[in-house]
Amino acid sequence: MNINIVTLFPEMFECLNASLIGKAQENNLVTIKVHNLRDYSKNKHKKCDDYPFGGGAGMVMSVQPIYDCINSIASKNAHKIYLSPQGRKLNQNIVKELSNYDELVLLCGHYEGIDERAIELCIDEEISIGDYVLTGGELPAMVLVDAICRYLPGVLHNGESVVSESFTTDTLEYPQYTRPQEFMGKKVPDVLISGNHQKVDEWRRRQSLIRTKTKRPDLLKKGE
Ligand code: 4F9
Repeated sequence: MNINIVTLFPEMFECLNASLIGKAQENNLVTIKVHNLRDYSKNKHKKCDDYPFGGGAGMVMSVQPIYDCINSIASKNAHKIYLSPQGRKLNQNIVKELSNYDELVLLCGHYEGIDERAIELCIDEEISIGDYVLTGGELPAMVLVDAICRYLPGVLHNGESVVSESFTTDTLEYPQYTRPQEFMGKKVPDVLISGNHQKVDEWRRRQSLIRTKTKRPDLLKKGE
């Protein structure tokens, strides 16, 4: 998959070079390119924002750099997303759906938003990662990249497969333990050291359900 990120703050995306996503890039399972909007401004000072028509506080990102940047980087069949609180609220099904595209463009806004014509001319859909306001779309874009990359073939291995997820997306994870067997008087549940895999499986499923019922009953009601 090719992911093109369009932003005024490319340095924020350094974290995608770490951990699993960094590995995925090294192994060419995903190509992530970060594009600096400023490079596309035709203004002599490389300005990318301006005062809002009609007045009001703050600045608005100009349409020209966005239009020129996306047109020069995106191939015809790229799916172009603007990260915005007005978008479709992200969930695991949407992540899965988006992971099927060959190419994504993620546009990150800042300030009081972007010129509406940039959305009309350059964007296929808006995605929100939740009902809160951030200083910009960069963190939402990183959230989206991280969640999507887990679905690309070869990114996850040894055990943490996406296959078992039909269960774990509707319910919360069961409790996990590692050594030592006892810490500050608190013991690991006996069943986990019994060696009985069927019993371990049953216990984990039960714990998942109990946790979901008490902590996130809305997940069991479903409806998405
Ligand atoms: C984008 C918030 C996506 C939530 C972008 C300010 C945003 C956001 N989901 N907030 N700029």
